[in-house]
Amino acid sequence: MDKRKIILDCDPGHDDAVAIMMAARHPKLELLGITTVNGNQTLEKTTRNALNVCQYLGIDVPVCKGMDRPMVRPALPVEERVHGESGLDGPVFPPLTKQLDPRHAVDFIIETVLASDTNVTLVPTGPLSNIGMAIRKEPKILEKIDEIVLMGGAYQHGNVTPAAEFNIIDDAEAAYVVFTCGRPVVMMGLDLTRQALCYPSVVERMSKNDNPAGKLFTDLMKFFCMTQKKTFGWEGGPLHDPTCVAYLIDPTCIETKEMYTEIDITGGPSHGRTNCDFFNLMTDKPRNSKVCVKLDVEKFWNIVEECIKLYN
Ligand SMILES: [Ca+2]
Repeated sequence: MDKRKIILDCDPGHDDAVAIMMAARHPKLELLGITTVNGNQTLEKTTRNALNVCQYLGIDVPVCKGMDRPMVRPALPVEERVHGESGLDGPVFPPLTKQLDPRHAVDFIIETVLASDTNVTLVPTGPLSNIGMAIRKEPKILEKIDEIVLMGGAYQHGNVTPAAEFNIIDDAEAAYVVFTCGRPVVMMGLDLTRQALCYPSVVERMSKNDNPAGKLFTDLMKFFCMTQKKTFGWEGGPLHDPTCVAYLIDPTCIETKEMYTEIDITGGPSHGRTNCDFFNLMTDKPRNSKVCVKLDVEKFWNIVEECIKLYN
């Protein structure tokens, strides 16, 4: 079976780090590269975190630094309450020697997609600035993009405003470009990712895997669970970004619903909202997205553990 070629575009981030771990070794996936974006933390920090995760796990793919701000508006403040001062507090990494790839993320995405012999799936787990820019800079990439499987948005309630989720509102214009690009979008919104709750019992289970991935997962999630409890009063933190990779490995772990989704870029109180036509009221509009609605929680954690075991 051909491996599915993917580019992971991220802002690590605890959940991004787990997504990197899962994407790098699974036999169904071929990770062509990792691109970084400003989001959970500044671009400098998210890039350093991506390099640290790759070095720690021995992941040998290009890491390219991308957009340090959204396409149009100023960036939102970074989220130190949840991810800590470094953006990836918890694990202690050895001195960093892995080198950054000199290409800009936007150019790396364009070059890699155009050069690939088969189509590529883009997997953004941060604000969509790099993907939006790549699509605008070189629209020819569109015909070679299979799908864009992203974490962001919500068909119900947001987490930055009542209407909007962080990855989308941080660069709503870029999200608008992505959702109107004509390629299928699979959206892991908060409605779905809030079902992927990493309770202490999950951390306990994964910690039994005595390898670098098990150790990294445990160090990351102990910190993440602690800040989720302190910030929101939740026992288990939602492991947002890994749902994208789990879906690529086994789509049957997530129930989706095809619908029209429009990004609000009006600058009003609902700016950055993913307006998902859940009941198919706007029948003249294209069903441009598969919105994820239900997670098979048991299957999901089995996939995460399967990925951890690949580092034995
Ligand atoms: Ca992220």
